[in-house]
Amino acid sequence: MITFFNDSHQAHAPEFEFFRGERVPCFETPARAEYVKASLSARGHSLRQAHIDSRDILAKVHTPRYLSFLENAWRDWSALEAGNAQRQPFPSVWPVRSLRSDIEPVNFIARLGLYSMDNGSPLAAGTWQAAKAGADAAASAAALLAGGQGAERAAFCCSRPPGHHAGADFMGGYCFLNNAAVAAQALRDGGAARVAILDVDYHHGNGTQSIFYERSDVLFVSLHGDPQTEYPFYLGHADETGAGAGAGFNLNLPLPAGCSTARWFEALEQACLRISSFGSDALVISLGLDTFAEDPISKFSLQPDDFSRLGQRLGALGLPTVFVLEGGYAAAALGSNAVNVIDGFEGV
Ligand code: OKP
Ligand code: ZN
Repeated sequence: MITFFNDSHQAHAPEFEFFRGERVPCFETPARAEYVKASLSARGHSLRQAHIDSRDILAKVHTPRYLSFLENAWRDWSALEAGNAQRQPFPSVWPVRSLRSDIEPVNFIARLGLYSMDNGSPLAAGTWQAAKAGADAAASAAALLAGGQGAERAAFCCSRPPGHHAGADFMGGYCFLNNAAVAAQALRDGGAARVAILDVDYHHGNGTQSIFYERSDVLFVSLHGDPQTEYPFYLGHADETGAGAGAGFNLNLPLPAGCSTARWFEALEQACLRISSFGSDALVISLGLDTFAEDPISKFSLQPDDFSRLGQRLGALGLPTVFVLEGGYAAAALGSNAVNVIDGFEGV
């Protein structure tokens, strides 16, 4: 499979995040993508650089003021005070219900809170460059599939940071730009009338859901840990089925933390049937591999072979498919688990 990789992911390397009030090393590390790159090469998949600038597509899935905040965030933060260039900014105040989010404050931390859903998504000097390269990869992968005769059947974006928690105007859950949404929008613009997004990350893709919630041209389907107990907590319930023109085009399949792999595959089957009945012309997979039994922050039990089986089932859908890497924090196993999906998809 053609895969996209860009070294600039390394420029997004915050040192720590907060966990139970303590500073802990980040789970979402540069090593993750390097492990995936190594496994892709070792198992014969060719790596390319993105050839498309995603800026126009980004403007269709994110708001102008959020994009402009994110692009300038590190410059603004480091200009504020000597020492900030060596310091990670974190939000400490958020415009929850009854507070105004229509006015963008001048204060940097207040703006950071306006554009964040949590305090778990540290910014670093190269966050924009890394996230933008991931969005460019998503747009490039979609373009390879849209070429008609001689087009590729599938492509994989080995990018980080992930994207599925990022909404139209906010970051969160280690995510900044929504790569899956970029891929889906690029496939639409390339001529696919109906695009399905299947999110198999352990965590619900709240950002992707919200971006397409009122649209009938992009179906969002997700299997994930039940938000009653699992991040992102405030979205991902079964009764969220879409709104307005999008009514009926959102399917959430929350599963209890700790549930069996058999139950997970039953939900996958339900998801695949919905994608087929939708009449999808193309498919985007938000490929989180934190469903792995040994993932340090998640509670499903998939084994390496189960990722091959997942790939086989997705391949059987018979659709042009863009894979985008999302979570997966057992870094040393991430590469082989990801390539198991890809090889399963290709029938290897
Ligand atoms: C991102 B993706 C653990 C805190 C968990 C949020 C998890 C984000 C997961 N110390 N913070 O969906 O894999
Ligand atoms: Zn996840």
